[in-house]
Amino acid sequence: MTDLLAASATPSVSTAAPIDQERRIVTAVPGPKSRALHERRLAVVPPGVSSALPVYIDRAHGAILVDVDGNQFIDLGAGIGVTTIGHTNQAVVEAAAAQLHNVTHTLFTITPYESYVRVAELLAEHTPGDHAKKSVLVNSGAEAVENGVKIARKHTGRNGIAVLEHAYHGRTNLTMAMNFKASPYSTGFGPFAGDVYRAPNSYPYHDGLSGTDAARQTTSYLEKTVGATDLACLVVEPIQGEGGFMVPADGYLTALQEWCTANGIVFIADEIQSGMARTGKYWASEHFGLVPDMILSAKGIAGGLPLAAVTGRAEIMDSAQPGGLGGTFGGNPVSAAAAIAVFEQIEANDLLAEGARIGATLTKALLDLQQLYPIIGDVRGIGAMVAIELVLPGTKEPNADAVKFLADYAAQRGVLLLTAGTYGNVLRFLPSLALGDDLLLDALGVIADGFAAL
Ligand code: PLZ
Repeated sequence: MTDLLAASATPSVSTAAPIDQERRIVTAVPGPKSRALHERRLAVVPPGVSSALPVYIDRAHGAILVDVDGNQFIDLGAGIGVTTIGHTNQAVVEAAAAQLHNVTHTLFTITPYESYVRVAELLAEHTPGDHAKKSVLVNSGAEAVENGVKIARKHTGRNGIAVLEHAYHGRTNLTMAMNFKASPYSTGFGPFAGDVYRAPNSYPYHDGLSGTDAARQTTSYLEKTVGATDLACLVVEPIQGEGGFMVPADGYLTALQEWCTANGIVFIADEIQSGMARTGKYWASEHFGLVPDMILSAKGIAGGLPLAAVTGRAEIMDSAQPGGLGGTFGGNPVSAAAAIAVFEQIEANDLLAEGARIGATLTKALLDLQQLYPIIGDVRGIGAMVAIELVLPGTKEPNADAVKFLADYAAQRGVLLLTAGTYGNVLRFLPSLALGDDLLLDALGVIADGFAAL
């Protein structure tokens, strides 16, 4: 009889061979093994799920991805801002592995456990403002957005949701309606949720407006098209992610928050991409002096395991009735254990300083490159969240072809670079904080060569 209860007394973490933190290309990209896997995938995975770079990853550590053909890529995307403290961070791996051996699931809304509570304590401690805060844990960024909106509606008794141009909030039905860009996110997937109102944002490179003027444009648009008294919440990415890393003009976000407060509208910061130590502070909101009523987090908070959170003022979070919030896997014990380890790593290793270091190196190199290549219209971002917007010579018109060329050029040489922007004309740098300056400069050298080849 198979003994399903056989257990090893001492949980052990398998230790794969260490990965040198270096770029190494040994086959064509994608290589033969990746191509073979891709053939299998095409038969069983629909094209709606696409892959930017179909090299199949076997292992990863720090800032390096190793594919099944043995190619090593410098990862400047971190799985779109997820492995913020580095791939397979040892403390995270150990915490998750130990938790796997203890208990993998109970469902917090049936029988709770400490790690959920601890994550909520850490979020309360490390988010802006010293007011009382509470958190709900869920599985994905989109689910955090959905829950933030649910709670804001219950709290205010209003329906309207305000969002900004160029925003991205997810792929669920409500969040599709909140996104700016239709294709590929929502084309043909309607009908969509109603009561979503989209206002102009602050986009200094294109609108040239001061923060005050841009905020007046946003709020007067909402006052005219909805009316402040019908709005439950305004959901804002302090630095827009998929939209292209727009850093709003000085004073824009605080003016929006003041307007929300004056009108009883819940101010929600979607920090799913910008948060969790990426910008050199825990939250991008802190760079702008914001104290959001609610912060949405996901991606980086659990070091690669699925976890997301809605953290908000206790009196707002307490509005939802008992049983009104939850979900089977929300705040899963393994993800929660990983999240605790991520917070501990940030504190123990002063990882906020790494965000600032990467930002300084990146920004300087990219500004130097801009001197040589004026098709780099704008260099913007904070910390390990920096982008360049590429334009047609002598204009501010989008240059998506150059972005495609550069991303492909870099990939062929072992640098994984993400694109972004409503018009596909932004290259974004969203590396893990484990990326050393040597590796970063090596990657930037490849990108400089790409510009020369363009
Ligand atoms: N809010 C600000 O950046 C996710 C999308 C990847 P989920 N961005 C990456 C893709 O193409 O699906 C994101 C975000 C902001 C919400 C989300 C949604 O987070 O965890 O993907 O649901």
